Amino acid sequence: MATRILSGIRPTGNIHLGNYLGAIKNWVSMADSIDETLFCIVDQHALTTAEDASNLYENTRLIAAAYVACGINPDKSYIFAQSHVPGHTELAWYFNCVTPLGWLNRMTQFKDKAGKNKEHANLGLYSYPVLMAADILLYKATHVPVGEDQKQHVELARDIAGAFNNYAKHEIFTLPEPVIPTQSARIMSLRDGTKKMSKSDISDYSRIHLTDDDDTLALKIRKAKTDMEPIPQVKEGLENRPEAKNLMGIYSAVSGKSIEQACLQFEGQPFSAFKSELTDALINHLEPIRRKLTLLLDDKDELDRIITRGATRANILSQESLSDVKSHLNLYPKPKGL
Ligand code: AQP
Repeated sequence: MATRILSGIRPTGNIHLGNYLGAIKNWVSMADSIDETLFCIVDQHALTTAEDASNLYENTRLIAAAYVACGINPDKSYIFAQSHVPGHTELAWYFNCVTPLGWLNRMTQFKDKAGKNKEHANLGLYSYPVLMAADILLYKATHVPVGEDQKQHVELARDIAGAFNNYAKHEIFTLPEPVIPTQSARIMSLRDGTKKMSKSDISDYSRIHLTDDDDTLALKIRKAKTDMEPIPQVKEGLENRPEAKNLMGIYSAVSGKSIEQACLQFEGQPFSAFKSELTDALINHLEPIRRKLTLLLDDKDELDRIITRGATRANILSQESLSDVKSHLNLYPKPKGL
């Protein structure tokens, strides 16, 4: 069976190290072994949590450019904006009609994101896992690489695929597999090792942006929270030390060394010594990405070409799926010319 990947990032702010190490790096490493790869900038999902839409256009450009700068080949993979393919919201409606509320009530991300104020949370935030199922199934994706925090939503997409197939009495959708990176799956905030690094955290010092220059990056690592203990000799010594564990995980991911090797290298040293090595490793790893990102952001024609190429392919696949879906729902076929 041909393999196809679909994944995406919300343009809700400045793209950060967590998005890169937890998602895009994994996409790049999978891309060559998969027949077709589609990477979406999920702008309609961004609207579920955006206080206003004023930065959406710039953030969308930033995410598209970051995909390429991080190593996605835009002439092999398809990069596109969700809102350029109307099939996502259309399929989501059909899925709404087969998804029990009980399934959505179990989604932990809604509880996290809505917080105590559930009555005022918008309907889009509550139902976004259904739109995410549509994003995936519209392209009949076989593999969905995501950070582990999104695993529950890919499992829901599998359940929705099954429910829809039952309703339509036809195996229209195959079940997509979540693919979670084994190392550094979750990058935590630099200010609080128990919270994930996030675009929407109010503190810029909680995250490393892919656009940060060397001085800003060094400052953020200097200010990163740690504890009073020295670096342990073995990995197990990092348990119950969330900030230390997070920084070690980041070092391991960008230096290519295992956490065990890193512990041996820095054993007994204070965090100040480790942080300076970590800064160098981060700069080495991120500087070429930042350079490429900046060049692409200045080249509107090239960015538009990439996004148009992606949307063209995505719309073809979307039309194929939707005509299959609609024919099995016995919707009245559109008269010719409409
Ligand atoms: N801290 C993280 N560690 C590992 N992976 C992460 N991802 C996000 N943050 C981390 C992964 O990046 C992909 C795209 O994320 P998204 O922007 O669509 O959604 P998100 O998880 O809500 O990302 P943010 O940065 O936390 O955004 P806001 O603050 O707007 O909610 C996903 O695969 C995700 O797992």
